[in-house]
Amino acid sequence: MSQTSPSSTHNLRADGARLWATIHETARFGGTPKGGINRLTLSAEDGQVRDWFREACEAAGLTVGVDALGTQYALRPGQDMSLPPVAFGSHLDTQPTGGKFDGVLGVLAGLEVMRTLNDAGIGTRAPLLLVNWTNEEGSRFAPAMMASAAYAGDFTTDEILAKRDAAGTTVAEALDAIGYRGGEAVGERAIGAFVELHIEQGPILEAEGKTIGVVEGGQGIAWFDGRIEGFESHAGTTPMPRRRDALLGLSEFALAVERIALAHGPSAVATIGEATILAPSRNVVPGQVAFTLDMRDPRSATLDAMEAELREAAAEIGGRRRMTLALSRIWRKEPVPFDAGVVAAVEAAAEGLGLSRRRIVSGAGHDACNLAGRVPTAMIFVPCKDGVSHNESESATQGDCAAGADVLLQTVLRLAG
Ligand code: HGY
Ligand code: MN
Ligand code: MN
Ligand code: MN
Repeated sequence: MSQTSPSSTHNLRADGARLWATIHETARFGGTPKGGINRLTLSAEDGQVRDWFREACEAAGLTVGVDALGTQYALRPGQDMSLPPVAFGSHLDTQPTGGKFDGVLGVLAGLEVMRTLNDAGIGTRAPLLLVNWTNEEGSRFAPAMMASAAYAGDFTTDEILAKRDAAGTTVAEALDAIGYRGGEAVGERAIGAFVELHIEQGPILEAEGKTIGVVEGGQGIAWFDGRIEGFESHAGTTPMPRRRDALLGLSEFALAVERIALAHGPSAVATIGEATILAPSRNVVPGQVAFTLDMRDPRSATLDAMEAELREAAAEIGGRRRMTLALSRIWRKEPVPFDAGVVAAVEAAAEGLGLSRRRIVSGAGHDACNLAGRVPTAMIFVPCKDGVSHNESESATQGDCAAGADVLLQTVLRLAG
């Protein structure tokens, strides 16, 4: 295998058609009739795509390891194995109404980078490491990005293994059910730098006609579990003024959430993504409601201010409607800046490829946002249609995916030497 040299690799390009075919080949695991993907973390479908990923990596000559939280690491040796690997990747789990590109593009473009280097017979000084992080989405087990958070030391492995989904299944049980509770200790694997390619999941690149987002960091995120205790009563005999209807309490609180986010706009966003009437019945006034709240902004102080205002609103609504609205914060991820050196490598790669680009901050959370706390990290964005994601209609173009893979390839070559 020849040594990398800028001239020998400057014109190296990924095989965009092969990447496109791979994206569509794996979309069958959890594929939905509407053309999306429903592949919740550690589901049977996730197990199938993990098996596919391991076989594809091994066919590319990579050595695949699995850690105690199921994260898959595919290693390509370098000339100097004493150097920590340059890592890249993302996640293969999806939302229930997921699309073909969220997370998947970053993992499969990473596989395409390995395949392209193999085809060209090019070696790198540092080893390369392709990573599929477990449970980036956080839909089945909270919080999101949990395996990369454990790798970064934000949670212990045991804390994560004990997390339960709505059915009461633990992460440990779910890993065992698909045979992906690996032997490696989480966080033990050295990583010298990390680069994640991802669709933007927002409208900016498409609106400005830019192909590449040079991502400078990720915004802050706060997750809450909410609980409203009103009072069940007869739907036919309880006069309206005497009701303590928990669903109406939530309805008012939801409008307060929207008002507070708008007041801190344009960057602040807040979402009640789950809501459940407990012991539901069509002829009982709802007495108990459980819900979730996701709140984000690039500024930590704004997250603090929004939380205080939300708690005030909850107390005011609860007092007036004679019910309790309890908010417990279960996760807070501070806004994170990416490494200036790796960001510059991404920018230089995009420039060298003659691709239109702009600096951007990520509205979505990513595994890179956790890695950034431990290793030099940056991200590459490509546009997605109408900025839509976490929706089965999510789509991107073959050309943009190929351009993203080329930026990833050239960035990795710059970092790995
Ligand atoms: O929630 C997020 O931002 C990520 O897509 N899981
Ligand atoms: Mn993602
Ligand atoms: Mn996502
Ligand atoms: Mn991600």
